Amino acid sequence: MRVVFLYMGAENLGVQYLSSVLKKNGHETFMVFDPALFNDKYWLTVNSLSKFFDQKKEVIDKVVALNPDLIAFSVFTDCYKWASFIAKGVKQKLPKVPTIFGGIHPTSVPEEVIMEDFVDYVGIGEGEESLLEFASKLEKGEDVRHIPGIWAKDTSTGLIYRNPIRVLSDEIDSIPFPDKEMFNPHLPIKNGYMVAASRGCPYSCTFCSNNLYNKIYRGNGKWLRRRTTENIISELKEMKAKYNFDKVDFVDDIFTCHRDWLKEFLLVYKKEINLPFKCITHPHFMNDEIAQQLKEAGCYAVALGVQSTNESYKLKVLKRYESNDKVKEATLALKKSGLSVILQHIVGLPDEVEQDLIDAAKFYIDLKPTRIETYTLAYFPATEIVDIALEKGHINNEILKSINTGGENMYFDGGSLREAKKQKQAKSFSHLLSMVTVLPRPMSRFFVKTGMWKYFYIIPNSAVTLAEVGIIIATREHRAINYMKYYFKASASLLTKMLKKPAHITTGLNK
Ligand code: B12
Ligand code: SF4
Repeated sequence: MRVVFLYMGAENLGVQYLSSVLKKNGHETFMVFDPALFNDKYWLTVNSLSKFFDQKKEVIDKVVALNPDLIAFSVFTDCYKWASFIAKGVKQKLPKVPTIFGGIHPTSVPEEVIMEDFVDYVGIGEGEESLLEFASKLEKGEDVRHIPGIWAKDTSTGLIYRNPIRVLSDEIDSIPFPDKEMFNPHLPIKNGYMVAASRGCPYSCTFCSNNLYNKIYRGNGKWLRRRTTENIISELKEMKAKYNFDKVDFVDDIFTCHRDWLKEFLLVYKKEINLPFKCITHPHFMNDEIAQQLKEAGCYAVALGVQSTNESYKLKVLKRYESNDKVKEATLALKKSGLSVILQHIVGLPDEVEQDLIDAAKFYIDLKPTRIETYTLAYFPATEIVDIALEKGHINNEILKSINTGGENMYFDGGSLREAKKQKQAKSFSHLLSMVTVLPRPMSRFFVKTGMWKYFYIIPNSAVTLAEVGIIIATREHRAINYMKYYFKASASLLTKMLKKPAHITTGLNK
């Protein structure tokens, strides 16, 4: 069966796993990738430019030209509008070819997604086994209405088959290595290798999708699973030989959460792979010893979630259990070992007051990490914080609808904040946090003490972006550096194509 996957803006591990499982079982897979320049939902949004570089119509044509038997969309909430536009266009041209939407967004709100005319099937939860069973049955003309992990719409009767989620398999080592070829022509793998050593997270922070996953998988297997050292090393060796990348990016939610495994893994990694790497973790799983082990194995940067420094709020509303002292201890351990520390903070939380921001700024000024990423809260569907916000009256049913259909702004574009005053405050705060990592402490303290920071929203984003680019280069943020290079190349090549083929320019602009 010819399965065409669609994705936009960035690499996607889920799709890579699905493709490799399908290929291993005799199916053919293809990727139609939309670079979605300047509206990639990951890196950059510049509306005027995104219209100029729009490729959605070309994407639809490419899908049609591939003559697919199944069209598979992997959908983040922020990409849902894009996926819907493409699916609608494809359905008009290929009405008989089934479409399936899977990934975090359809998993969060399957009821919403299955109701769309352009969606025939919805994948919920992890998809390797479900999609394989589905594609294989579809190919043989068998009944596909009762597959665990797949919701099916019978278009002739209008009936929807809401099948249960598939019980999680513990055997994640048996999943074939991700099919990096799906993305290599678009985002070259040699620039950095993205790998997950585990799946799941032990926590359920109310704003995060793990909150939902932990809920839907309760009683359906263990959500947090770890691959063995041998399995990960063998993937890295095989892929290093193939792509010759020079950096590794561990995208596990909490890379350091299994201490014994970590110790063993890092020793083998150093011996067998020996490449600089970056990872994400949680303050609870960081101390002097872990930081030192990471450093010795070649780690150069660690991202840590902080999200709020109001301890009681954090506990009650966000369900985050680490104290500020713990965050401090973790950050200092990393700094002491000479690692770059990227702290992540959320602004625009329900019931947040100005004093919360001032306290957070003071905390970060003392701590002075390498970089602080400030996200404006964007509600993700079916997470607990949505219920909290609804209950407190911060959002209403209209906003809920927007959340559930991918209508909210990205976290770097104002997120779910609607009030102009709050938006300005969030912007000022975000600019302040970008500065505290580079300015001398007395200067940052002066900005906070005098309240000058409240007017930082007038600083153009471009100036802050430029300063951040400097920090990114200084801290060897390879993913960001590669994205800059990629943008340069991709926009130049698209421009050349458009100039050669004026018809394409017309299609793009006449959207
Ligand atoms: C690694 C990662 C990234 C990486 C790689 C993306 C990727 N998916 O590989 C990068 C850095 C590029 C990234 C970017 C973004 N990310 Co991210 N990312 C993650 C992270 C930490 C792990 C994802 C992962 O690799 N999981 C392992 C794979 C195997 O699982 P999976 O991708 O979910 O795929 C499985 C199933 O979903 C399903 N499936 C997926 N697609 C399909 C399709 C079909 C047809 C079927 C049947 C099944 C199916 O089967 C797959 C295999 O089991 C998750 C958190 C998490 N724990 O999920 C956040 C997460 C997915 N990211 C999130 C967000 C918001 C983003 C960004 C929008 C924001 C940003 N600017 O960073 C961008 C989007 C960029 C873009 N244009 O795609 C949110 C999404 C929330 C939501 N409701 O949309 C998450 C859930 C984190 C969170 N805050 O809660 N991300
Ligand atoms: S610790 Fe991080 S990944 Fe885990 S639930 Fe909380 S925010 Fe999500």
